Amino acid sequence: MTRIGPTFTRRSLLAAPALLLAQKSAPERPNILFIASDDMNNNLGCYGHPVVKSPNLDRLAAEGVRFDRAYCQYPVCGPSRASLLTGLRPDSTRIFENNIAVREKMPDVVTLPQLFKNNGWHSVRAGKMYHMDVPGSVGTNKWDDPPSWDVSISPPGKEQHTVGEGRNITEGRRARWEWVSFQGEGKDQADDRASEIAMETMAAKNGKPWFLGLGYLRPHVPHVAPARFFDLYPLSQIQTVVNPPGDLDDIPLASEITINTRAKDMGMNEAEKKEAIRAYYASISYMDWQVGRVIGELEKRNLRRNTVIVFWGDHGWHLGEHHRWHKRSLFEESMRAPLIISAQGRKGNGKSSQSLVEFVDIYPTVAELGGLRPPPNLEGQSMVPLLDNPGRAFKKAAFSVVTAPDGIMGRAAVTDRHRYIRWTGPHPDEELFDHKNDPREFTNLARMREHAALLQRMRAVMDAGWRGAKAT
Ligand SMILES: [Ca+2]
Repeated sequence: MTRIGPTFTRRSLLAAPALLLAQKSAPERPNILFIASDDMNNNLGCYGHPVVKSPNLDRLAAEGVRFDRAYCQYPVCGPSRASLLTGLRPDSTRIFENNIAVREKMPDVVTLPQLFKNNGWHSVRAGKMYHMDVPGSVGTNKWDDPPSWDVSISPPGKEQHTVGEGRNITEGRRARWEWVSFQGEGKDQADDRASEIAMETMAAKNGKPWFLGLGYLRPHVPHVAPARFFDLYPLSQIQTVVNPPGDLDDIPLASEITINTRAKDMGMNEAEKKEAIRAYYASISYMDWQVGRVIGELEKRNLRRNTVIVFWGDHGWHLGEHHRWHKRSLFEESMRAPLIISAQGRKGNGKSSQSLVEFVDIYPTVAELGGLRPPPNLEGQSMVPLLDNPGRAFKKAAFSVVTAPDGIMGRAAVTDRHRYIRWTGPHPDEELFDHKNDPREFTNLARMREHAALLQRMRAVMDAGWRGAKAT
C-alpha cells in the first residue's frame, strides 16, 4: 500500500468526521462495468437492425439510455480510445495514429479508470481497452497504460488459428477479411477469457467498489465465433448495400485516399460480400452473448442495482457503404458508434436520446455517476442530464478528425441535420451532406452553387469548433 504515508494519514484523520457524515446520506459508491466492443457499428437489434440478433444488448438498452447519435472523435481504434479514456480530443492528446501509448504523449494525464483507482476503486482491465493491434498483438500489453489499473490483463486467444471452418475471403488482395466458425464454447478465445476475468473480479471480496474495463475484440476481424452464431444468419437473408452509380464522383480525392489501402469493395463479388457480412454479424452475436454472461453474473451476485453499465463501440464500421469495408472515413457509418448507459433510477431509462453526444463526454459522465470530480481540463461535458431527460437539447455539433499519408487531414462537424467535412493538406476540399434529404450521404452539396449559404453556415460551425457547440 504505497499511498499510506504521513500525509495520507493526517488528511484522513482530519477528513474522517465529514466523510462519515457524507457517507450516511450519499448513495453507495457504484461499481462501473465499462464494456468496449471493437469495430462495432450500430448494427444491433436495439438500434433497429432488421437481421442482427443482440438480445443482451437490447435488454441493456431497455434498462438504460440508448444514444442514437454518439460520435467518436477519430474513427480508428487507438486515437479514439486514447481520446475517450482521457476525455481529451485528438488535437490535445496528439494521438492521430495507432500504436502510440497514451503516456508517451501525456505523461501526467489522469485517465478515467485512473481517476476511479485514485479514489479507492479496484481498477481492473480485462481485454482491449487502450489500443491493441488485432489479431497481431492479442495477449500482449504493448500499448496499455499501467497507471490506469490495479490489475491489467490481455488474455491470449487463438484468433484466426482457431480450428474450425472458414477462410480469408480476400486472400491475395490488399485486405484481410477472415472468418472461422468453430464448434464448442471457445474457451481458447480472448473474449471468453475476458468475460471470465470480469466474473472473477465481481467475486473478489476486498471491500472496494470496482471499475472494470472489459474490452471485447469482436466484431473486429478475424471473425472468429462459435458455429451457432453463424447459423443465425443464413446467407439468403443477408442483404448487401446498393450504392448508386457515380456515388464517388463528387467525393474529394483526399476522402478517397483515406481508404486507398483497400480496393473498392475489396474486390469482392456479391456472394463474397454476403459471406463477409454474415461473419461480421456472427461476431456481433458472439460478443453480445459474452455481454449477457457477464451481466447475468452481476445479477446472480445481486450487484446489478449498484453497478453503472456503459457499453460503447470504439468507432463505426462500413459494410459496403460507398464501397467501403473499413473504418477511417468521416461518413456517418464510420464516425457514429453505439453507446448505452444504464445507471439505476435514472428517469430516462428505457428511452433513447437523439441528442448529439461525443465520446469525450463519456469521461465526465461516468465520473459524475461515480460521485467523482473529473480533472478541470476535460474537453467533453457530462451527459447525466440526458440520462434523466433524453429529449433535452444538448450539443449543437459533434466533431471528428482523421488523418492520411502526406499530411492529409479531414475534419467533420455534424449538426442536427448536416455533415460538413473539410480536407486540408495536399488536396484541400469540402463535403456537405443534408441528412434530411440524403441520409446515406450520396450527394455532396459543397459542389453546388445553390447551397452556398448553407455551406457558409456550416463553415462557421467548423470554425467555432467544439467550444462553440457546447451544451448550455
Ligand atoms: Ca477498433
